[in-house]
Amino acid sequence: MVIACTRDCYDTCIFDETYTPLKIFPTLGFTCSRGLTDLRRNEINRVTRAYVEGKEKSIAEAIKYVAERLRGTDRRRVVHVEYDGNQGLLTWYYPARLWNAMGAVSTDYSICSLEGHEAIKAHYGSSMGALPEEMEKYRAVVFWGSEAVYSFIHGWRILKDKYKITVDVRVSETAKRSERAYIVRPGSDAHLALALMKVLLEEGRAKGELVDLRVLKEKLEAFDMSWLIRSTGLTEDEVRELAQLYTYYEPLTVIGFAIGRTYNGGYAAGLISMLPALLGMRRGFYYSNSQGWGIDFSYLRGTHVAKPSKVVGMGELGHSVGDFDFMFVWNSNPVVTLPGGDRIEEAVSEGKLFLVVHDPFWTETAKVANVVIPAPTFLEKEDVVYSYWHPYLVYNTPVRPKRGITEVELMFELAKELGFSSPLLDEDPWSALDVALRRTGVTVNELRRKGLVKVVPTGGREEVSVEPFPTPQELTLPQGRVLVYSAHPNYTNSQFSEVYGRRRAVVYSKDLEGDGYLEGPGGKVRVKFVKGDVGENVLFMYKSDLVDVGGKSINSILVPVRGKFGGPRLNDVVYVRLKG
Ligand SMILES: Nc1nc2c(c(=O)[nH]1)N[C@H]1C(S)=C(S)[C@@H](COP(=O)(O)OP(=O)(O)OC[C@H]3O[C@@H](n4cnc5c(=O)[nH]c(N)nc54)[C@H](O)[C@@H]3O)O[C@H]1N2
Ligand SMILES: Nc1nc2c(c(=O)[nH]1)N[C@H]1C(S)=C(S)[C@@H](COP(=O)(O)OP(=O)(O)OC[C@H]3O[C@@H](n4cnc5c(=O)[nH]c(N)nc54)[C@H](O)[C@@H]3O)O[C@H]1N2
Ligand code: SF4
Ligand SMILES: [Mo]
Repeated sequence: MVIACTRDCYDTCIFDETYTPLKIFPTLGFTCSRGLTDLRRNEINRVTRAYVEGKEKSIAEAIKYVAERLRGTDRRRVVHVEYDGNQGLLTWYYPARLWNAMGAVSTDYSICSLEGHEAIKAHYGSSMGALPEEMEKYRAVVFWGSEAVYSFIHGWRILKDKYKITVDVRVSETAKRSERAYIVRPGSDAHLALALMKVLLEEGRAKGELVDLRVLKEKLEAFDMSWLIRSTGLTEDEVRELAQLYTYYEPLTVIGFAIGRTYNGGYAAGLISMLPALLGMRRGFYYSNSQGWGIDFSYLRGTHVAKPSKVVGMGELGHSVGDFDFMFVWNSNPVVTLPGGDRIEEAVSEGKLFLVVHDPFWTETAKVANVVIPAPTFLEKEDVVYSYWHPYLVYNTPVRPKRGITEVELMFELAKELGFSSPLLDEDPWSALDVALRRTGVTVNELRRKGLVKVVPTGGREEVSVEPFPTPQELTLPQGRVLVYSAHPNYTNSQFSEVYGRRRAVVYSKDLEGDGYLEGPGGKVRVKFVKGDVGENVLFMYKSDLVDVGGKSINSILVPVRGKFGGPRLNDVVYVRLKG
């Protein structure tokens, strides 16, 4: 009997029935501060009853109230918002069936990593990168836009004794612990990758086994080397040195999700992923392996038969909240974590939007909802869990008594109350899981019996396509200070404030100190500036701190631009002002 931590995290730690981490590769029997506090946190700040307009009700009454409201609402003005609060297949994916069958509006699930996935997939046929056991074999590693010391603790443990190189916009903890760190201008990663390609070709060190060098050379001719180097903020010697380190060590390249969320994000992720291929290395990068196991996520969500009436970008949801009358949220905290999330709160308080939240904890979004329904945590329900790093599928067996109603139960109860039927809802969830897992070669029964099963990755091509390739005109550089974010060791995104408190809007910069404001196209927030070891034109904050001193979401100031591959640009230019 085992259980995996289902949080949005590279590591997906697996525990035994006493909640002791298993001593297996690659999670190695240790866990993070959050894993250590989970059993205690499970008793704090929980939503234990249903609430309707602030009044305690039974879950059945709350469902009735939600169904009544839903019945009179145009489905094209109904949106469901869910993300990776719990990576379980039944918790995150399957419940979307109801909304898709109804023809409601869905988001595009783009907030975290879509931009990079799409770009890398275009080059390789799959965004699947190195497996943990492959990572172990490298002599060196490049952490490119990755604060792995905090965000990827088991990856860091496996790689920490290698020769480590970091490319970042600030002296991150990972940079501090690396043998070599290159601090670049925000958003210039595509420029750096192109400059490295030019050096590798020029010096005859690029190999043509996987990449068509003739095509690549032609494409690269459009780029002026001194412009590329100048854009990065590095010296020519530094760029040549990094190229040399690449050829000498043939390192693994870990591409952090932050790369996809900045200027030229998709191009940058794609071009960086090509560097190892240029040295003849197969799958010499790691971004996210979620697409590599063959899990049929579309089948789980039912989009193979029922498409949402519309798809709204996660970056745009807050700003298009006026398009909706009804919002159903689970597994995410959009008021804090989505750009313009404050507009959701505003629309609810003005009576323009009816908000339903299904969450185990009293989040900022739950606190302002019309209806709150208690959800069991991952410690309290059965599910099948995958990792976006290691190849284990896990059958989660609960270690704590269930509180609230599961996502699947809620979906069925709501459908029943509505009198809504669809062939999608006639299929038993566990049977649907079996179909969704068919390409992995694993069945639910086998998982139930064994607890965990290792799967073999699928997909991808041998040769690496040079396209999609940018033109110099397509690469844009930010003008001004760019606000960048990173993982805090004690929090997962907005979670864990019940244990560690809500840290409020501390912004690190090279030169500012004291109380002040950040201003973006969406508005203004109050923050505290602290001096830190960050690059020129960089403002840095932990993404656990996305609430300002007055309680307003930092995301209220962002109006994201869509990247080339559809993902939102979160790392953007903001203006600063000190108080007084
Ligand atoms: N400005 C800015 N914004 C950002 C980012 C940034 O760097 N800067 N980062 C972005 C990134 S990378 C991401 S991934 C997103 C994350 O955005 P969110 O997904 O909103 O992040 P979390 O704070 O982890 O919220 C997850 C929620 O799921 C709930 N949850 C956990 N388990 C369960 C469960 O079993 N059932 C249900 N029903 N709910 C559950 C938790 O209690 C929590 O409320 O934020 C994005 N927003
Ligand atoms: N402890 C902990 N672990 C987590 C999470 C958490 O909240 N806490 N969140 C999880 C989630 S949802 C995600 S998405 C991942 C995120 O984990 P990572 O992919 O590691 O990404 P971040 O930590 O967001 O940022 C990585 C680094 O990118 C740098 N950076 C920002 N902009 C640029 C740029 O333009 N160029 C370069 N080269 N570097 C840049 C930042 O300074 C930061 O040091 O971590 C997951 N793991
Ligand atoms: S948050 Fe990540 S490192 Fe921590 S217990 Fe969960 S999977 Fe492991
Ligand atoms: Mo993320």
